[in-house]
Amino acid sequence: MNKMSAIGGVMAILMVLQCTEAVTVHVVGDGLGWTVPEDSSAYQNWASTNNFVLGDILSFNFETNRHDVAEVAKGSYETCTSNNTIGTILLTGPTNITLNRAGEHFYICTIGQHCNGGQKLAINVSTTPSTTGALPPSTGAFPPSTTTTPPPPFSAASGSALASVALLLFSLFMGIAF
Ligand SMILES: *[C@@H]1O[C@H](CO)[C@@H](O)[C@H](O)[C@H]1NC(C)=O
Ligand SMILES: *[C@@H]1O[C@H](CO)[C@@H](O)[C@H](O)[C@H]1NC(C)=O
Ligand SMILES: *[C@@H]1O[C@H](CO)[C@@H](O)[C@H](O)[C@H]1NC(C)=O
Ligand SMILES: [Cu+2]
Repeated sequence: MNKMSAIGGVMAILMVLQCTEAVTVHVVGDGLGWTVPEDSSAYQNWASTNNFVLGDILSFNFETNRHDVAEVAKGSYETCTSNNTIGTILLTGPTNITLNRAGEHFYICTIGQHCNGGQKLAINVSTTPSTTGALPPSTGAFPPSTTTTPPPPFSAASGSALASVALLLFSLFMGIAF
């Protein structure tokens, strides 16, 4: 292996590591933060522009005592019911949540009428990134060091050679016969 292909190999390994170890931090609502939005579908719209993958982090930006974060079941998300949260209510802001379960997750703020005002978030967490997630087949990145040449197929050349031999044998036979 020469120097260039060694460098290429190292770069390919680094790229693969970068792909598999990338953790995305999703700042909920981006600049809006975690609040009662003017547009009640703000967090729905925000979620639709994000691709949530297992291991990613949700970062809720809010001031302690003004808002909180509770994970709830779908039904509670829809009706803004906060008496049956999943796990503990996160009271201290800002806070990070690591997405360690695939599938649907629902979060609401349990303070006042905030949830009814649109401070609610529904996301879908996938196990693998939908784009550029799959590792490419090994062809290309690591060409095999020895190239095996397949035996040539029955070629026209060998075919005509065979024909010449047959013709020679035929003429010899004819020569003997006559
Ligand atoms: C939550 O409250 C609703 C009514 O406000 C009640 O019907 C329901 O049983 C309660 N759920 C729990 C788990 O306490
Ligand atoms: C949330 O995670 C990001 C990225 O790892 C980090 O920069 C930030 O400090 C974290 N915030 C909290 C409150 O842990
Ligand atoms: C999650 O994905 C499933 C299957 O594609 C879909 O039925 C469901 O509505 C999605 N849920 C959310 C909260 O986007
Ligand atoms: Cu709130």
